Amino acid sequence: MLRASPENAQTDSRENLAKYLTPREQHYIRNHYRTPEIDRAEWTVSLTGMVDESIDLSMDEPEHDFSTESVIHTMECSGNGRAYFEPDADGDQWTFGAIGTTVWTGTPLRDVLAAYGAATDEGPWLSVMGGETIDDEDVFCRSIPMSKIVDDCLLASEMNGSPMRSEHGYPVRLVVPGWFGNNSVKWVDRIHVTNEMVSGEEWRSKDGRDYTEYQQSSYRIVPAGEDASERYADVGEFSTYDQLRATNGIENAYFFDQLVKSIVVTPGEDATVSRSSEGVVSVTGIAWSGDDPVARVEVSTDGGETWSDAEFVGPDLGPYAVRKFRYAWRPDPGTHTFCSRATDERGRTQPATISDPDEGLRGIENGKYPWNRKGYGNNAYEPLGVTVTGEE
Ligand SMILES: Nc1nc2c(c(=O)[nH]1)N[C@H]1C(S)=C(S)[C@@H](COP(=O)(O)O)O[C@H]1N2
Ligand SMILES: [Mo]
Repeated sequence: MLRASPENAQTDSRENLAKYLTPREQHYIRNHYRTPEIDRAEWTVSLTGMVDESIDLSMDEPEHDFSTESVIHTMECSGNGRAYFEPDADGDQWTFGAIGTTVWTGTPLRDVLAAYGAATDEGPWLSVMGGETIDDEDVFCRSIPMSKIVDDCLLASEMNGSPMRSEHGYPVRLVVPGWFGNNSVKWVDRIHVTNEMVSGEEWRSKDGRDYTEYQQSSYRIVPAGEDASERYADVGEFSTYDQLRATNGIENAYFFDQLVKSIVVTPGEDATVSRSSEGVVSVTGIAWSGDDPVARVEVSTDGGETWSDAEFVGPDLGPYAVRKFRYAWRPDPGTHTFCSRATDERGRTQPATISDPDEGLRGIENGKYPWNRKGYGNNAYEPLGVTVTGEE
């Protein structure tokens, strides 16, 4: 693992990303505060807000009283690819490794909410709070639309069939399949049913702490030249991509579901390769997306001028898991620039470049991803150089 800071690490090789499941020890780690030491026997999750009964769930209750579900989710940090912004954006300079694929196992939130009479119809948001903060630090709290919560969100306790490690949220974390990692709150200590996202004064200084920072300020698109994002109590659009179109009244997109993206695994960056006896160099990689599955991957070996379809290989592990792809390339010897581009079922594809800050973009336009102050969400395709050896 490559450590960005004591509490943060990304996977150190492209090969690790191409595993169907990322070994627990190679799953990236993103913590705003120090990993808490939690005694599972003492830990509870409180359920509050628009519910018939406010309760504190011990960790044994979900395990014994409800059924268990598993989901394979390729989770990406919204700061993944931040290192490719020019000029630099604020934050850890992640390249490609802040992504991991895991079988997450836990209790479906829909069952817990139903059991205690939560207003899942009238209370359209669930605010989920992390319990690791100390003193007067901002609380890591995310408001998730109830429609997504009842669809497929879990209170998870296991990774790849083993107990979750402390860094990843032991004893219990939220898992929001297909959504950027910032939504999957770790060390959950409270879930609160509301009709609004955390936003106003009530949440800005609750018990002397700000519960809104990670919903309303961090994980938003803020163009150069702007200081703060517009706060909303409610939004009707949950697709990150559609918010990024900037035509729907949301000034600063929120990072909800993941943007379609792909990464070439072989040949690696600036590799020197030889062709097979058949004259082939195999280009392989992975693709993933958000609420809408990947439908197509193309490869360009002339720096993005022309594109050819890659084929999917190996098992389809569900709508939220990586798809592996392969393209049999027949190159001439010499130096080439190649890249991959994924498209989801709704035809949304990867932009070619990141915009200049002075363009002031707040959405994906004309093949450009908007430069933004915190460097979130970069899904522009990444050109790699390769030298092919051999005789003409
Ligand atoms: N309580 C809490 N939950 C959190 C965070 C955090 O700092 N505190 N970081 C979030 C972010 S930004 C990401 S990308 C994922 C990372 O999960 P991982 O460390 O298991 O990979 O956790 C999310 N959940
Ligand atoms: Mo993140």
